[in-house]
Amino acid sequence: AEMERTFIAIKPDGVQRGLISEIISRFERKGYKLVAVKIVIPSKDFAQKHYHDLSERPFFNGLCEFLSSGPVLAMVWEGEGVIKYGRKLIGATDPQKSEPGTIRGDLAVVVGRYKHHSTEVMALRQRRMRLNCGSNQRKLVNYTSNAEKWVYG
Ligand code: DAT
Repeated sequence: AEMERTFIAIKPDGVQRGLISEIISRFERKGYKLVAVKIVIPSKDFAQKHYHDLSERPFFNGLCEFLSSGPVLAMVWEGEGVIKYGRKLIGATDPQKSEPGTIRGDLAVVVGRYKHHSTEVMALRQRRMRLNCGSNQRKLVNYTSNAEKWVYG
């Protein structure tokens, strides 16, 4: 199987709302494998680097404030097609447009209202993985999941 890895983060609102297990379980039940996880409060500087591709957008500052405002659960998931399918599990960026059955469709109402409490649930960007994990490849854990032979045949 062609194994891919993708970076997934649960932002402060998701952590504070107690959605860690709910979100992890959707990836886990699908058959993907968790190969790295940590909880961090990112610095503003880190947030700006993480989202540098959005630096021209009007919401950039609020987004970075928000990401660095509290605990973030950073993960790397591994599996066949996980980059593209992980996005499907998460749903469209705007929860008003994400389908029921997706994480954002089921668990979020509005895209970032960054001035106060945001209800943005999570973000995924494969191109951001390098910043978060690229220099840390050795921190990824290699193991054979018991479920693999049932998931992949
Ligand atoms: P995603 O989080 O689905 O990967 P993205 O990388 O394009 O989407 O955007 C990162 C975050 O920026 C997203 O989670 C919420 C915020 N954002 C994106 N578009 C926005 C918009 N039009 N208004 C407000 N916030 C927005």
